[in-house]
Amino acid sequence: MKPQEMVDRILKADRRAAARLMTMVEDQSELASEIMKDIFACTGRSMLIGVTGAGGSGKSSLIEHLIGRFRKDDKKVGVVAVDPSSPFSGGALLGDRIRFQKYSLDDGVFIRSMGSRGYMGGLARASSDVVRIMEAMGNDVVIIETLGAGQDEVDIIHIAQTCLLVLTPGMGDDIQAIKAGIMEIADLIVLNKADLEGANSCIQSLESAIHYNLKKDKDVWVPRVVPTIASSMQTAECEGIEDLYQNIMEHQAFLHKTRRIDTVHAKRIEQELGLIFKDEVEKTVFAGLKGTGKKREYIESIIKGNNNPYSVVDEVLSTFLRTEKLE
Ligand SMILES: Nc1nc2c(ncn2[C@@H]2O[C@H](COP(=O)(O)OP(=O)(O)O)[C@@H](O)[C@H]2O)c(=O)[nH]1
Ligand SMILES: [Mg+2]
Repeated sequence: MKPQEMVDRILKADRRAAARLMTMVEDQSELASEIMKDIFACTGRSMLIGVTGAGGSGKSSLIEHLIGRFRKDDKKVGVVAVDPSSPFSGGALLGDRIRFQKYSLDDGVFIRSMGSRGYMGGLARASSDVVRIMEAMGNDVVIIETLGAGQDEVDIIHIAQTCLLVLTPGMGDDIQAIKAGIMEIADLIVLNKADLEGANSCIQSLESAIHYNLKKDKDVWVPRVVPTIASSMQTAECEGIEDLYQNIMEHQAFLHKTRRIDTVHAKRIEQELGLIFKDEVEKTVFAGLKGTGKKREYIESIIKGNNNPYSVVDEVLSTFLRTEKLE
């Protein structure tokens, strides 16, 4: 497939072309960046929902039901499942595969699992590109599932507009989350497995934690606690899904009404620039050193005690980045 043909096909929501570009992005092919440049203008208009929380908290189950709810509105939905805990498992988790199978024949749903292998430029970089590809395909909603720990995941969750933190009763992870400051990025706190013991007291302690940390500004979004039960295969038998959906829509409406969505967009781009810069600078520098024998020399001089990594990086960067500041 020629690059231009690939661009055209992706913009027409061709699934094969999209999947191919996603693989190219993961493999860091040179061509991928060129195609990303061409599709970029057709991205940035989707609703981006981040779903984060510990493994087993019910993120995939909730997403399965949310997909169904968005499909009822005839919205096209993309899901990017980022799970670096299974780097070499060679594919999506079995449970997810079964769970999402019911959408395998639905053209309005596109699911991509990331983290099934190592990524050259980092998982966050690849994932953020995959989100852009999903947008270029015309998905109205893109849901990003990540485990609630690790730098890659924090990086990728910053791309989302509405961030859901999924907690479960017991295990004290509510307290953990508050400590870790995750609450600050959560717009909605989903207390899933509300069928389990201790759910009510958990909801109460979360709500008092929210109000304790509340900033008194006007026009500020106050995170809400939404209890759910996502274990049934049938959405109608689950509890709280409609409520969760309504809260997501209210948060989106809030972002647009207060124009806070502009800040969210700017933050996303800042995040992406950081990810791409980090990756490209490293690539450029190492490509420049390749074959010169310099890298070996630096390493040896550090081992011998004549140099240190900080000075080496300073020296190399001053060669590669000649100007200190952009005019
Ligand atoms: N009791 C109970 N179990 C649930 C609920 N939601 C999901 N589960 C189960 O919890 C397990 C992990 O769910 P999964 O969606 O894969 O979690 P993830 O790792 O966060 O994506 C599965 O066995 C689900 O069936 C719930 O509301 N109540
Ligand atoms: Mg999952």
